[in-house]
Amino acid sequence: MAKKQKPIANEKLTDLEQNRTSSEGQFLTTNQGLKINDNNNSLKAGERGATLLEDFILREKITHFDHERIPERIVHARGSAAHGVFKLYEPMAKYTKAGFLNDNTKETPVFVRFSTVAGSRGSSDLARDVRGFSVKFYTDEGIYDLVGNNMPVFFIQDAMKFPDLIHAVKPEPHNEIPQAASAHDTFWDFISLMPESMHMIMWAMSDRALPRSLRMMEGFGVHTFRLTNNKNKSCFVKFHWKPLLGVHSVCWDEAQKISGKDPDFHRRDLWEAIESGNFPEWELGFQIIPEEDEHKYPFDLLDPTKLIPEEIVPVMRVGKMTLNRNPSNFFAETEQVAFHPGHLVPGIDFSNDPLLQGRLFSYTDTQLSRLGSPNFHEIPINRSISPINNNQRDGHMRQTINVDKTSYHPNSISGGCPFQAKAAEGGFTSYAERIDAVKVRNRSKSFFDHFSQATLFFNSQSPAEQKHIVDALTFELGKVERGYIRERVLGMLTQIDKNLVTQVADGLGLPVPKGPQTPMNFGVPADANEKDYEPVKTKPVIDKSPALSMKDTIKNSIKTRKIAFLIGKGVDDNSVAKMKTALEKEGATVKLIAPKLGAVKTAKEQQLTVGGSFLTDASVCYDAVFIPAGKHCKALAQEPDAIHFINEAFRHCKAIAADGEAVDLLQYTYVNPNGQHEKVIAEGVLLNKQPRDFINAIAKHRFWERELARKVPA
Ligand code: HDE
Repeated sequence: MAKKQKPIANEKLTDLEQNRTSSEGQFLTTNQGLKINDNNNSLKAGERGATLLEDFILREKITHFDHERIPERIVHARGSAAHGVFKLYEPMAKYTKAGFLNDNTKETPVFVRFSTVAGSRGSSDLARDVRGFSVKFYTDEGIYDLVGNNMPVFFIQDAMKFPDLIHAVKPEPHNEIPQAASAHDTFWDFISLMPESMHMIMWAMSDRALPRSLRMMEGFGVHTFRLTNNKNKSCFVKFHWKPLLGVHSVCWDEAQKISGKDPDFHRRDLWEAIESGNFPEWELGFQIIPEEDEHKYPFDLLDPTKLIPEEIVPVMRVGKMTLNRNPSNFFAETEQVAFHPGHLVPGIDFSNDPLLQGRLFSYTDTQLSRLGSPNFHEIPINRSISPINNNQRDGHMRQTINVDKTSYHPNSISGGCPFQAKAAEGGFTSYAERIDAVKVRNRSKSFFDHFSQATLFFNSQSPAEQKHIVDALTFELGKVERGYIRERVLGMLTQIDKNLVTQVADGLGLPVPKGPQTPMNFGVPADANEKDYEPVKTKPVIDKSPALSMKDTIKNSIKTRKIAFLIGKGVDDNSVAKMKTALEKEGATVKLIAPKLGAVKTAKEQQLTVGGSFLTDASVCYDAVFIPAGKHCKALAQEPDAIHFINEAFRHCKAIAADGEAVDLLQYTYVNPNGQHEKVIAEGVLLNKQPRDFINAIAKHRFWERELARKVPA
């Protein structure tokens, strides 16, 4: 297949290239380079005899196989990645001296890995979960990693709670059930005792946890970071990634079905988009907070359960990231890539966010057990493109052959090399933050407002999005077996929104509790007075933040959207051709789906190649459905799978268009149970309309209002 891939003629590829190998036209060999004569039979004592220990070829092959796996990541095990470039719009010298944020003539190579958090490496892409969004910048000043998520806040405020959170969400310890799901007792037990998690719970129960595509997710650095310029002036910053295709999600029923139909849905989507030249793009955004504004807000900038509404501090778009190349080898690149929030370049620095501070320890530590050696930075995907020179030596699987006669500093034998770099020469210096403190193991009172931003998020959602949060909570708590956990979570929800808790309680068949059950045990030290740890509620800086609702995202393009055409024998040639041409012109992909694979004969006796059948394909894998005019509609009316396809697309609020005879076909579906299709039957259902109308409808992504109005048992 011809690829529109942009060749990346940068040093990173050259670096990787040294390790690339292809067997094309080569003999099969052992790892020692010995040519192999028989790769089918082991060495035996006679044709029917036992295998000889002497068979070093067999032993080498099997030993290597036995050791092929490395431990999967303890969190974020399931991931998909791609290469790309970052290009700055304007120099950011006012805020930061980071080289890659100052040179807008340069493309900085990046490698980006997206992930789910809770599931194992082989789990479904469509789990309800936070998505990891890790970006490795290969800058001239060294590696910079922005290791973020697709949600701007986190469940907990202090690194000390991270192992507890993860133990709670992972499958239960006795039976390892459920896989890649938070809908179980231990997770909600923990959450019900952690008021600080409530804001993040709103995000995790929202449709943000079910992205339509990795290409349609926002990314966030979550913590507050620092930028420093070359005058050593510092400001705080929140990092954002804004997808140019907008932020879109699927619905829960769809997510569960996709998990069965195509568990690699997101991975495939990312791969195919890049292979076909539809390069995913995001803009990098900064929310800048001047140092003097550190205490201006009713929440603490160091608290990772809080966001700064974009309406208060706008997101400044500073550059664009384009993913333009798929990895060549999943293990070598996607699996072995090692991110670390502590991989920094001059001009970017940490804040004292206690969650971030803990992460700074964890990531190198985890690579040591996952990748097995302190030399993991030598693995090609992890290598810096700027030179590495230091006195670290040896260790498992060392690749570098250091030829220096010394490996210490200071030295005179090697003329003092390698030298320290002055700040002016690019040497990293930490921001000289003033600290005058008493050593405490405690939490700042400024972190005690656990509910105001949960309420802000809920209030900022559209009615359909709010309904989805209610449904998600009802589903998750419905899977919880212990009644007292459900009740305790309801107690927490009373602090967020009355309507929310009333609806969830109703779904669970429980009364609405008066308030949270006390004591709220959120990390109260053993010797402390619990009263001193009561949550507080502050007045949010804003009541609603439109930026938090996906209703307000970009909806002007159908680029890369997948549209199913339901065809069959006798389908009208013009109806197919006109719509297909129009959709493809707008950048969408069309797949022809018929009762059977092979080809179908059109009304004009032409052969149309079928792309998928009702057996191999399902509406959940498409963004919209078109049923062209033609005699095939009669046969489709008798085909339960075709009816189901349409019903499901309708239930999931997708755009549906029908031409000619297909309008009658809809009578057999829930799209039009009363057979009154001459009226406008539902938003997003187009009868005998122009392609342009269908294009506009698909661009809207979903007609969620429809879901509130009509239930469809698909
Ligand atoms: Fe991570 N996290 N994390 N995390 N995290 C890991 O590192 C950890 C946190 C995030 O694609 C691990 O290499 C601690 C927040 C992403 O390879 C591990 C704490 C955010 C990825 C680890 C956090 C993240 C990881 C597992 C609390 C959003 C995937 C494998 C103190 C800002 C990186 C690995 C990839 C991975 C620890 C909290 C994002 C164990 C201790 C908050 C995207 O080191």
